[in-house]
Amino acid sequence: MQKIKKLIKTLKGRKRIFIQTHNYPDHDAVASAFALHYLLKSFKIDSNIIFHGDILRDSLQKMIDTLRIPIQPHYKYELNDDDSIVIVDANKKNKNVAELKGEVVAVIDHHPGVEHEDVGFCDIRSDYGACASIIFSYFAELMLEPGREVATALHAGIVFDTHQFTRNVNPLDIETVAMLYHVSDIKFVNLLVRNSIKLDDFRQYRYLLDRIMINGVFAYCHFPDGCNKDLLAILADYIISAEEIKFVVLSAQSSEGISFCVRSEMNTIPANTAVQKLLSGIGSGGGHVDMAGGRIPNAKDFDQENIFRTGVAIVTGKIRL
Ligand SMILES: [Mn+2]
Repeated sequence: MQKIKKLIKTLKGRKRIFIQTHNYPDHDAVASAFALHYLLKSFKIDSNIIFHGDILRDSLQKMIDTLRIPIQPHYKYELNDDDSIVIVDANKKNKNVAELKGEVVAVIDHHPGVEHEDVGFCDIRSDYGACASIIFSYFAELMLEPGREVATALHAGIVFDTHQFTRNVNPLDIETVAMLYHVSDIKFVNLLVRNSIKLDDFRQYRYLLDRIMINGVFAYCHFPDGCNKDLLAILADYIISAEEIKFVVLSAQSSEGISFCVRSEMNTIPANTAVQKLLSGIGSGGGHVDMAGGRIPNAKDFDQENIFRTGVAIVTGKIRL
């Protein structure tokens, strides 16, 4: 059976359906939720898009406003046990997905993960560069062309999540964008990509360039006064763009302890396993081989010097993964 048919079967007749993104959603998560919402509507299935946390980047807020994406913080609705939840761009029980009232009935994700048996519909394709490409495949199954707004969102989601086709790209991501290209507002997508930071972010760039600690191919910097998670990722990408640097760890104080952002260009040191090793016993982490994130919940367990030393030991192979 076509995936989309199975999903529709899972959702048909349910009382209230919520499409939940991962916490602090990014372009891909919002685009995926928006396109799915639109697709379900064509089957006369109503849904609401919800998230936990904040919309951190202005470029994402601009995408939401311009394309009129109906996304709301989950507390705007009073969720109850009868509600059904579809998680996009993340999986059930992930640390970055708030556990809300209601039943998780479907999961659509492109991160490595397990299919939970109690979830009626799971579509996990970890070889895809963006969740948006999975959602588009449902349109393709139905030979349905998304409208301009949806196409533009999906296009942006894929471009952002693959870091402009340089990371985790699957030929299917490229084919998806090729198809969307006829419909989407290309100028707007390019505008979002080019205007991803604000002048105010320069303070964090300056701090980073002044304080970054480098040992061989390894670079580390901690932001004791905090740095929002999305900017932290942009800064990690910035540092890894230096030719000599092959492995980057950035950390920042946050309301949830210490947040970590990791980038790897080393085949032998996957970012997702390295972050788990780096934080073992004091925190947790996960992600892809070339990009990962993590958290130490209790800031008291954090020792900047120790993170740097351990990072160097991992990258030089003194600590085996
Ligand atoms: Mn994604």
